[in-house]
Amino acid sequence: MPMQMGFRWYGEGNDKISLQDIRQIPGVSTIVWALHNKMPGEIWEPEEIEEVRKQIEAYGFNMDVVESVNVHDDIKIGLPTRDRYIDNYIQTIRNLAPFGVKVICYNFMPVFDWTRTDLFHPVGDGSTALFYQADLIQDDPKAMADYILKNLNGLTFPGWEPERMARLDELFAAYKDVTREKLWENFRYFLERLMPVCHECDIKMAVHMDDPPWDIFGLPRLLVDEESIARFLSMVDDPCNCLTLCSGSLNANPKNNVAEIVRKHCDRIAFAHIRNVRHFPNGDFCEASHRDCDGDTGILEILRAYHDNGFEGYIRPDHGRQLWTETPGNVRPGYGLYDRAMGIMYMLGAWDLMDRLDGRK
Ligand SMILES: [Mn+2]
Repeated sequence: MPMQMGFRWYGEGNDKISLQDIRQIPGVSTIVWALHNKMPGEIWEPEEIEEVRKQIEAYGFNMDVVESVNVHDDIKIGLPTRDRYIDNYIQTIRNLAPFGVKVICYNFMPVFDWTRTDLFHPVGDGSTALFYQADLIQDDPKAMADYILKNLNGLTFPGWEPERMARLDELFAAYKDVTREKLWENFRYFLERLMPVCHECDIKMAVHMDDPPWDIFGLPRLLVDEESIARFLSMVDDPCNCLTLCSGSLNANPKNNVAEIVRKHCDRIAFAHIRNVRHFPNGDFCEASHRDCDGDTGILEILRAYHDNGFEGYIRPDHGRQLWTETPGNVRPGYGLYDRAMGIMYMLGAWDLMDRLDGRK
């Protein structure tokens, strides 16, 4: 199987970008989808999946990649109730398999998903991008959660469910005794129960990197660098235990050489998120266009690493900037149409040329 290009889509009635729009971007075969109305821990029912299948397949796309099936906090915390939620997760895997789903992206971050302090940061050319101001992430997680929820303008965002964010005090209290080692242990427990089912269903679990790749608000974060990735892969050494290697998440820490990580672990990368980041000396970072020289992440080296290794998984452009008519209220931050479409053309341009130079095409 050659590499397949994907595009994240938030679903009918939940995304201003239509499948009709996406079909006009050259080279996209895979819709990266989810049931966004589901709370973590709920079973995804076959009838609900079937409805999305009809929509996606009507435009000639496949639905091979789900992002995300979110993991219930009780599993991460290691509460006795976790087994019930793991059973539900397993049932969701079984329900997804007959629809041809091959990869489930998820994350194992406590409380918060990706974190930024400005969702519409002026880049200087009239466009805006997601921005992280290091000194703003210190002691008030509530202020940050309020800011993000307000700026989503009612649009759903996995990991930022208003219902969960309303219980932040409770969640922080529940994670109080979850040390880094305890979190690793709970992670292993979860994956070991899933692996036999993944084999049976021919589905890979692909964990997303922690974003940003360091502890925030005193909560431990596990997947932050090459060393922790190696630990994760050997902890459950199974071909179904894979990575969603997110270049932008990892490279928020300038010490992480993403291309090197790709070369080392390519056989366990099921899904690649490709995104460019520009760093500032004080620890702030800003997301950038996919063009290599617009950021510091090394997009061309990363693409070359995937290509050299004969990568057969899925790639999608990750967050893009908000361009032209994309303003707060009419675009889901990071998930506009234009910059992601241009990112795809940039990546496919590089990829096609590498194929040509290798005599593959
Ligand atoms: Mn990502």
